[in-house]
Amino acid sequence: MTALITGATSGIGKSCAEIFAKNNYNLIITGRRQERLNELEKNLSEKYKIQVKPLCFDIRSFEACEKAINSLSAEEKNIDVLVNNAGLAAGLATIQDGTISHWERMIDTNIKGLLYMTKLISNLMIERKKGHIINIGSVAGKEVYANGNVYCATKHAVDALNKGMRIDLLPHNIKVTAINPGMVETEFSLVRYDGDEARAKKVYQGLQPLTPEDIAETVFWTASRPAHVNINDILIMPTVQATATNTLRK
Ligand code: NDP
Ligand code: 8X3
Repeated sequence: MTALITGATSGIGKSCAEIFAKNNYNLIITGRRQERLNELEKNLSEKYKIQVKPLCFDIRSFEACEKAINSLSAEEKNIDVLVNNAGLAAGLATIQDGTISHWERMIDTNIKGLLYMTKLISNLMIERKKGHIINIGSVAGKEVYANGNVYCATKHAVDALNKGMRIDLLPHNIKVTAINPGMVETEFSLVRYDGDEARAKKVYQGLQPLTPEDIAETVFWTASRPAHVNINDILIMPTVQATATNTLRK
């Protein structure tokens, strides 16, 4: 069995790589940071005696996605599970003060990147008449919070695409699942606040957020249901977070 995980250099994607490897899947791992991909390849292939193929490219370019997938061998193209995880938030601002480059980064990565990979991999799955696409959405795809406008819009798009692709891929025996997390402590806030560590740390201060392992376990659980069972959609939150903005802090 083979799983392709986008955005495996950090956070949720990296933990997904670990759990699929532990369960004897061969892996295709993607991201833009070659060194991290190489390190993960070495660690997981030695630890779990599996095949790991790193693909270093920017998911915002369809040409780059296509070139990466075309570089796979026929055997590597037998992808059973695609985890559409690569994504980010950039900034937190009102619509009138928003930064255009932030909007473009989020739209190009979270929506267009996910679409590019889905098109390429779903066609491989259609040929094999089976597969499972797992989309990492967000609580931000279920509700909207102040200053989150464009990030929330990209995750609402993931929510819609998750439902749409399930309908389109129904005749092809391809399962489609969305995992929508609340707060997970990863590099997410560091990226959102452009490397401001103090500001990123504050996001998780006084509460126990989810860990990337919590999400990876849920992703793997959905991927390991029997063939006749599909988990459509999961909203998974820290116990101390009721909505995107209602949290209980010490
Ligand atoms: P991280 O910042 O830790 O990881 C993000 C991953 O996405 C990295 O591996 C990064 O790789 C990859 N990525 C980002 N941009 C690109 C790009 N242009 N091309 C290729 N890869 C890219 O954050 P998380 O693990 O938290 O985020 C993973 C997903 O989970 C995202 O979709 C996020 O929206 C979602 N999510 C996160 C939540 C949280 O609270 N953390 C909550 C709900 C959803 P590299 O930089 O090497 O390219
Ligand atoms: C990430 C969680 O609440 O910052 O998707 O939108 S949140």
